[in-house]
Amino acid sequence: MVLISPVQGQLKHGVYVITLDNPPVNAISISVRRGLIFAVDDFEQSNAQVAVLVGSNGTFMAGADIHEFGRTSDGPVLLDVVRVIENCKKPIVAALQGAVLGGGLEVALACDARIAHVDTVLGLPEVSLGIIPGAGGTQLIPRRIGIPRAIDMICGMQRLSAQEAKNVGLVDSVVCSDVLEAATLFAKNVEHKSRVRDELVPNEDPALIDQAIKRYTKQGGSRPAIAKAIDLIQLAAKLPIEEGLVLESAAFLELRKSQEAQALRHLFFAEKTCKKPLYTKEISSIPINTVCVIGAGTMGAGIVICLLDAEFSVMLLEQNKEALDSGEERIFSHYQNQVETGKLSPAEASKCLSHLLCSLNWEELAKADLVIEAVYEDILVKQDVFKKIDYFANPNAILATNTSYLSVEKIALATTRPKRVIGLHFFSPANVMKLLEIVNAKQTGLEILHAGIAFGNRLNKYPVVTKDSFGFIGNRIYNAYRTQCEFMLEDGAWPEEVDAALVDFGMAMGPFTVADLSGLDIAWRMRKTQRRNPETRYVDILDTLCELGRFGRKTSAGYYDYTNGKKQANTSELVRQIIEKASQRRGIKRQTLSFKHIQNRALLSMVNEAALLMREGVAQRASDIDVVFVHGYGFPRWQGGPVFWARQQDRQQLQDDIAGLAQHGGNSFVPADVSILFENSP
Ligand code: T1G
Repeated sequence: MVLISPVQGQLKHGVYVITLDNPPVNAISISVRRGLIFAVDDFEQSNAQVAVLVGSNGTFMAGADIHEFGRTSDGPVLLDVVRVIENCKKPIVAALQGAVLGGGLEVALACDARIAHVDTVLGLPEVSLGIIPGAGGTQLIPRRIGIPRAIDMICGMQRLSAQEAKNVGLVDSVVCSDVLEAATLFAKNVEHKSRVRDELVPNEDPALIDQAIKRYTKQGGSRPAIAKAIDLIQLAAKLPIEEGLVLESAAFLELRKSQEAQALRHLFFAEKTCKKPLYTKEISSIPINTVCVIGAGTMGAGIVICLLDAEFSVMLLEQNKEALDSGEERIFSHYQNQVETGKLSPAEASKCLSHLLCSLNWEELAKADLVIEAVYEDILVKQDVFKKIDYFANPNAILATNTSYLSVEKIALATTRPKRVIGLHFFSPANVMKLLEIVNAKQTGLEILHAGIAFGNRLNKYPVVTKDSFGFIGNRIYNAYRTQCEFMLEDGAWPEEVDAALVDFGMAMGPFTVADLSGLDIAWRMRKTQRRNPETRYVDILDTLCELGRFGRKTSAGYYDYTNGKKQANTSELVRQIIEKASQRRGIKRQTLSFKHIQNRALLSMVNEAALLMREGVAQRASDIDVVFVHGYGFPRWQGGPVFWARQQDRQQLQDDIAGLAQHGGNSFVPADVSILFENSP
């Protein structure tokens, strides 16, 4: 028996069993690689004729240890492990269960056969980390499943079930029983080696290959890792395996050190971290099974859908029948569409809907463990509704508001139980957007905050905790970004130029297209309620547009004009005159702003606001801000987020550039000390 922790090799019933035990997900760290090579060597020396490779903790291997990517190590790389297994003179059978991802699947493919438990998930998610499979995946997978499927699996990050993997020939058998026993039994009948690397890539209809490539290469080019993966997968059919592996390793190492891969690694861990409460104190969790949503508008209906998808019992309450009926209609047509598009079976859809009760009877509220208010964004309206909720809800219920701007504290004080009030800020469409801002108001009890975070995780969202301050994290930073972009209109840019520059940076949409989509009147109404500091530079272009009834897409005119719902590429003469007049009023000689200039000022404004709110303790972690922007505001994943972007800049230059923003922002501009964003950075 050998034990090179975390790998153990021992003879069991005549079969050499290699067990990997590296909790929580058997990531293939350096010690695992060393241990595997040692165990295979020991097996080769042993009398056993066949071996089984299995993972403990109910999982096989979740791939290379991502923590190691930023570090150099002199030990064996994963391809060395794959080669040792392939070159072992005696067969090795992989016993698969749980996650078989990335390097874990490459190791499994190096084995001579694969027995999978029915709960196994197989995939090569490397491009989600801005890299490609680096231990043979781009050369072995096409040999086994062909080029089009290999492109779908690697570029589409498809995760296959055990049965799907069996159907495409990736695993030899699927079992419901103990997979180690099944694999040991199977292994006893394996007489010789059969290596995937010795197989040839099956001939495929070139049209199918083209179609697969087109699925992942769009106008304007796809991400570097995708483009590289497609090249290497196709080369598998042309080159001897060793030449293909050399090219793959070189590309893998190149991509791994890229800023894009670093950004995606940063986000991988930031998304894991934001799900964890900062406090360490053990808090008993409050059970939430029945949730009542007040308000059947767009947000209310979206929240109901994501609750039903998460199998909560849901009540939808409204003040009047008409509003209730339209909310119910919105929810039912969503599930109908899910069935029509094959995303859900009719049975699955009716199961979700069977947990829904739509009612006008506030007495029903007493059954709810959690009440989420999603009514009109007005403080007086919300306080009224909370008084009513407080009256009808059972004493142990948690009361939540979906406000996106208003003070949760002020809303809580309308009740007799402010300690049980929390903000749950969903993003539209609530059943799609993965972000949930958890607003921790002054009185909110710790057990309520804990319940909010647990609730967010149950909805499979990123529950980012924020202090109860104006605009929370997302809207506050977005406000600063949009304000800076409005400054640039007066300084010389047209809305389409600012939008194009930020889309070029990778934003899903430019700020003025977003403004038109969400409705200029909402921001206009909000501005009118805010006391303006005369020292603050204020751009009134939006106000002028609204005074002309140009509220955006919904009125077919805002910053842009819309014909049959289609946005005109360039702004109209009328809008340009409004913008030019705004420049004249401010005595600004308009000048052309380059894409770089626009991108820089927009990002600096985000970074500055991020540092300000970190100093005020509004966000708990700087990395949470990146999760907010990537999952709530269309910030490009491969840019990592505003904080990650800031950390790539020279700190002193960044601080100087932030100070430079003052010339645009007027006397009230507050330059932040950005050093806080670099704390705890890797
Ligand atoms: N490396 C290091 N840590 C990992 C890890 C990994 N590959 N996968 C998960 N963790 C940590 C995670 O940060 C968390 O830590 C804990 O494990 C539990 O994870 C050469 C180069 C496996 C489906 O991309 O998809 O192989 O927060 O909370 O919901 O070609 O984790 O507790 O401290 O997500 O049950 C490819 C990524 C690597 C798989 C489990 N592999 N992981 O989900 O738990 S690249 C991946 C996952 C590669 C080769 C290339 C999921 C999971 P902590 P969790 P979960």
